[in-house]
Amino acid sequence: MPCPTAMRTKKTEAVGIPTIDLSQTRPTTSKSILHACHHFGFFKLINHGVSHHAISRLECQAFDFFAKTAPEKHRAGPAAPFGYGTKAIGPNGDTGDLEYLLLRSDPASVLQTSPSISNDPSTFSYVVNEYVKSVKDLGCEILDLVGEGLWLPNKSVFSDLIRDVHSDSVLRINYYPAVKHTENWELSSKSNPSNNRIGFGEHSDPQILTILRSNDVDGLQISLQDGLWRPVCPDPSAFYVLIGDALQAMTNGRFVSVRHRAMANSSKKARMSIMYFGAPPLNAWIAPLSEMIPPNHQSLYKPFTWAQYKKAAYSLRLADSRLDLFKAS
Ligand code: GA4
Repeated sequence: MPCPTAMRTKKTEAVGIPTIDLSQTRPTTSKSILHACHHFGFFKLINHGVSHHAISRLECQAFDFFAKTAPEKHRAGPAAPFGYGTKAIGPNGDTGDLEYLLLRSDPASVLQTSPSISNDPSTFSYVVNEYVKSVKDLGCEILDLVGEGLWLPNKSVFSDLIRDVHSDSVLRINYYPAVKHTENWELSSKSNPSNNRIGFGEHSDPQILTILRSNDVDGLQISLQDGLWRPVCPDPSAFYVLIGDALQAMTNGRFVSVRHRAMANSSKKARMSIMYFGAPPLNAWIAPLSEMIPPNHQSLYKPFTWAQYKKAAYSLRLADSRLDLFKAS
């Protein structure tokens, strides 16, 4: 059956979001990843090797949590910034049509938070840790392919930041509730072209890279250099990789952090997306790598620590361009 997103938006889907097949040879994969990071800041990843069971176990745990009553869910909140949140995103007035869980990704923090989320905390923390380990390894493999493709003397310069025990990486689970049926549902929701409510507003991710997976409900859109929004067809068997601001800075702008958003759910089925945000440790310095600055060119960004960048991010609105604050004069 054709993807509903593609049926509604044939023209924009034709532009083609790059697909990287991790079962290809290393040099081929590395070359296609570099092309995708440079032109899109975004790609779809297939044959990624992450166990289907690890993914569905986490999805089940998350669906169980979001099916709880509101007071039960609020035991895991408020998201300030970690924990359960509903509607409010960040501290500066952004809102969206969703519920979410935002978790620190290190095993000790997961274990500490689990009792407020699940009636079976040890299973919950096992399942989260198993998923985080898989997507972290995957993210590091991608970053090593990037390092190889760029011929960097230290090919693990990016992945080292995420592998660091003090890495500030986080896991986010977004839940976009199903739309309740009314007699006029088809008319008022699905087939109404003016139905463009926002689920999670436009932004770029501040970290190094994001590994996103969703169920088969559409909603994700990306914006490329032309500023047009392109729907991304959901594919539960694939991951989507998004370049974050920190990697844009380290590559001196050669890679772009992709602007993206999620539309509010218009489906009879709930949408769930799970994002792993691979981040540096708080005290790590982020600056354009010397190898990324061509002769007679200048560094586009001033060096900053990840802690400084996060502080700036949390002082701004979701849609703001945080990297502009760190542009070299
Ligand atoms: C966007 C990417 C991640 O979801 C996130 C978000 C964070 C939050 O929800 O707490 C932020 C947002 C995100 C960027 C600007 C600030 C911080 C909300 C917000 C308004 C967890 C992240 O790291 O940055």
